[in-house]
Parts: sequence; structure tokens; C-alpha cells
Amino acid sequence: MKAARIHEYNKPLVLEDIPIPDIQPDEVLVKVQACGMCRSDVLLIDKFFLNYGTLPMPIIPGHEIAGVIDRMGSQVNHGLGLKEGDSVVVAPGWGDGVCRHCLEGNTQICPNVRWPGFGLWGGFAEYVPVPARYVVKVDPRMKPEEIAPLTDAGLTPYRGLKKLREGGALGPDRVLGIFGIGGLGVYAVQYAKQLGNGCQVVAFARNEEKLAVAKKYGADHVIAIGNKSVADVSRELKQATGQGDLDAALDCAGAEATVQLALGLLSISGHYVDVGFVGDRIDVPLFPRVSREQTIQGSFWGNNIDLGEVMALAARGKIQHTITTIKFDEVNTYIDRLRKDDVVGRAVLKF
Ligand code: FEH
Ligand code: ZN
Repeated sequence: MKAARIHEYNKPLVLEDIPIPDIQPDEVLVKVQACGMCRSDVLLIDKFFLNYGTLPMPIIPGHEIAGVIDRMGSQVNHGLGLKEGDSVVVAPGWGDGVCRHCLEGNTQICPNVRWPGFGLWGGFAEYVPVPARYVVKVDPRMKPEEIAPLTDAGLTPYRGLKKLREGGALGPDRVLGIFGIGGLGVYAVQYAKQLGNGCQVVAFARNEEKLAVAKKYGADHVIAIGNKSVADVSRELKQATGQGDLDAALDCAGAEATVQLALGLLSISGHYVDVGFVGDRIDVPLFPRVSREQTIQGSFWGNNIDLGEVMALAARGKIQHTITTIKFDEVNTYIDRLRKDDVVGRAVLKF
């Protein structure tokens, strides 16, 4: 099968032909139809994750996978209702299934988690072995290139928004800021309008083209943030919404600038959720967080329940997509473009 592999970090992926993998009795073999390209793939190639642990080499990146079941393991639980030919997406966090986090359903934060695309098998290849409990059956009429990115770029902001909603931060009298209108932010704006309990949705970004996408996807207001102080942005926010601060913020970038701006705008008892990690460390004043009783929360990827909900929205046509499909031999070109933040929406490898 075709596979794009990391043999050496900080080098282009090697495009090669390798044997189709075997599967364990509890796995299915997924024939990959599409795989989204994520900034985390670039970080992987650039050795970022070595700061947090080692990975078996060679690595096949690609963790936003949509395809069909090509083969079933001999002991796949019939209760999963899977069969050869089913259209599926691959859930992200392959937890061990026995720790507290897995038992609560949050397998993506299991201490023993395996992530697709961070080891020997991933979506930048024609086949990938997947534990059967980590595939989600989808409507075969949905386009693989559209639903593949929903397994990360679509899933991650969805879980983040759920945390704001479950935290009581959203309502008709509240203002929600979405920071970073890239591969994740374009979905975050749509969820905020549909699932934000009637809040006003304000999109913040540097790039006018991305703000135009946010407006198209329903943002009530868009504010360009390049070279502006918190006070400048607060004035524009007050003109647009009637208030100069944010009751809730979903940071889809997690860049130094967006963290500083979002926290600088956050209201008393405001709730900030970060799903991005463009930045590496943050330096923010602590007293305002404490004295204003603000909630600062991390949210990671998503679990099978979150993914099923995103797929249900997509199946009902509730999610618009900004996709660029690419061919296998363009993989390295688009990794470089992603590294330079030179992709609008999501680049998706299509087999
Ligand atoms: C995926 C795998 C590992 C780290 C981070 C990620 C993000 O793309 C999840 O949204
Ligand atoms: Zn676990």
C-alpha cells in the first residue's frame, strides 16, 4: 500500500509502498478514503511531541481518518454492529478502556492512550488497523473528504464549546468570543451559532479572509486583531455588542497573542476554554484570574460521544466545510504550506 512515513524528524515524509498491515482479533482494517491534514502533523514531523514522550519509528502521520471497513477481526464484538463495507470515521483516543477516564468515556485523555497517526499506522496511508470500538459508523452518503476533518478539526472545538455550555457560560444575554479562525475556528463559529444558547458570537482573527469565512458561517460580529491593544479591541467589542468584555471565550489557536487578548477581555466570572497550543508557554497576571473568579480550562480533542454528536450534525447538513482535497504526492507540499499557515480551511488527502 501507499504510505507517507517519517523515517527522520525535520525531514519530508518518505512516500513509499509497504505491506498492508495485519489486524488483531479485536481490530478492523480501514481502507482510508480521506485523511485531514492537521497542524499537529506538522508538529509531529518537527519533533514537538518528543518533548512529551517517544514514539515508535517509522511513523505514519494522519489522525483525521474516514474510510470503509475492508476486513473484520475474528473477535470483533458483534454489539458494535459493524460489517465489511461500512463507511466509518476513526475516533481519536484509543484508551485502554479500564482507567477512570476511559470508564467515564474520555478515552482521548487516557494515560495509556494511543492516537492514530502517532505510531506505525496512520491516515497518510491506504490502510490502517483500528480497534473496532474506536470506529464510528457514518451515513455512506456523506463525502469522506468532508467528514474526515470532523474527527479532529471539527471534534476539538465542539468539545470545547460543550464545556462552555455545560459551565453555564452561554445564553441570550452573553457574548462569546471565538479566537483563531483556522481549521478549527471555522467549525467553532458554526457550533457557537447553533449550540450557543442564543449568545452573540464574535470572531477574532488577524486575517481578513478568515474573518470573511467566519461572517459567512454566521458570526454576529468579526474583529481584526492585528497590532491592536486589548483596550482597542474592547472598544470595538463594545461598539459591536454593547459590552467591552467577553462572558465566554473559545481559543482555537492558543497562541501567545490570542491567550493574552482573550484573558484581557474576559469578564468577571468569565469562562475561557483553550483547545489550541500554537503557543508553548503563557505568561499572564494571576490576580485578575482569582479576584474575578474566572474559569480557565483546557479541552482536548474529543471522545466517541462527542464524535457521534458531530457526525449527527454533519448527517443533517448542519455543518459547512472549507476543504482543499490533495493527492498523495502533494503531501509534503501541503505540510510545508500548513507550517507557514498558508491553508484556508482544511487540506484533506484523498485516496
Ligand atoms: C492530536 C494528537 C496529539 C496532540 C494534539 C492533537 C490535536 O490535533 C487534537 O486536536
Ligand atoms: Zn484509559
